[in-house]
Amino acid sequence: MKTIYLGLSGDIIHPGIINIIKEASKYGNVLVGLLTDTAIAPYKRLPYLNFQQRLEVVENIKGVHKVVPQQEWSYIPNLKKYKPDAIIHGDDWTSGFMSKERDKVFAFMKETGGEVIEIPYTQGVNSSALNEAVRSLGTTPDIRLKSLRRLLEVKKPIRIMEAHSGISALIIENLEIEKEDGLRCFDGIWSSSLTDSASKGKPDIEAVDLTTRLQDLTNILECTTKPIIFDGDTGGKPEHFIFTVRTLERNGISAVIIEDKIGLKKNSLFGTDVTQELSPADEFCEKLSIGKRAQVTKEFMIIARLESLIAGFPVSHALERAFAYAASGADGIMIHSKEKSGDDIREFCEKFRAKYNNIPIVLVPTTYNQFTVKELSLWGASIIIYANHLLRASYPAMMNAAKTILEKERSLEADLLCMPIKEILELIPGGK
Ligand code: SPV
Ligand code: MG
Repeated sequence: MKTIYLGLSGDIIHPGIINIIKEASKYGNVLVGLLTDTAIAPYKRLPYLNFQQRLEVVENIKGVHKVVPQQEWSYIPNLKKYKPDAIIHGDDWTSGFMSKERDKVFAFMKETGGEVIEIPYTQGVNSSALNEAVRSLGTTPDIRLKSLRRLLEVKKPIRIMEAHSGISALIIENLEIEKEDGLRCFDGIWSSSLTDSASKGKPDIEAVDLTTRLQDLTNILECTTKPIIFDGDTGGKPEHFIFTVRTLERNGISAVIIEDKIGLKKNSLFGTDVTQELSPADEFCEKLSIGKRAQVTKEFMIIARLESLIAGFPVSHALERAFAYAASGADGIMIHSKEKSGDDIREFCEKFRAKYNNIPIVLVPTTYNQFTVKELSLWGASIIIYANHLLRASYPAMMNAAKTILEKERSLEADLLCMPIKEILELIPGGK
């Protein structure tokens, strides 16, 4: 019997997949290379099911002879390892970013005397439509909460974008762009205190209680499945922080970031005239430990945010605190700065990484925005937060439309600046 190799992610099983398995089994034993989360994460959104769950599903599909892990996005390493007689693939890889991989596979199989079987891609079942269907079924708080840690294990860095409403969160949930080497998407959502308060026309001072923040978050939770990192300001008093942690967990939030400031909180990016007192380091350590002890799940993350550089202290000050926070149980360190050069952040990352290789570093490159994801990753960043861009982008767009209507005394010209009504209705799940 010949061996026919088929690479699959096995997350959503649809008739197209059953068809290709059936076709493959006409040629020989079907050897499925099941893509691991690590193989998938840099190129596509993380599967809904984890590897073990997907393995269980695929192993039990009629016609599948054996399943082996495919650790890389490229088929070549497994083709070298398992030396199948043929590989089978849908003909959808002739265009788009997979076409380069197709060329490599053809060359490799030719060289080794194997065969490439291409079958017509099953029309009418496209996985993005299926993805949408799964998304509309939603997620559970438990799955969502755990998904940030899952992502951290397989993808570096993780891209997080701010959302302040259901509609902005839908952009983060759905947007995918195709680049030469694969798809790009945002991995999760930043619930920002700045954009949440600004969208309500209020200043970014610490919320008295969580209730109003959670009301907006509920809208985001209802229409998305991706992990959420919550901007917890200072975390309030330790006694209150306990309840914040548990409330966030109950809602399926993956992480909270709290900052080491005291007094009436002001946004960190305000001008230099605004000074903010830092919390004594030992008190903040205590708050972190209390929070860690309070959490119910083992996956929830409490990330410590350092304001040393914002407050004008040197990198050494931030590092000393970062080490203390890590020792107190912080699951990650966010270092913030409004310095344009990025030199302070780079130095911090290098020195922190020299001691802790595994604790995630979170960066918010609002001012040092000239650095790409790749560059920040090379510094040691694990999570990159674009903290306010959707809100900042929406205001000038709204202003422009409003001005045009006043100027032209009608809305005809402004319509060119707006999305069609039909599109906005279709955008909202259940709106069609
Ligand atoms: C926020 O988005 O609310 C933040 C990040 O706390 S920053 O505004 O950069 O301080
Ligand atoms: Mg904030």
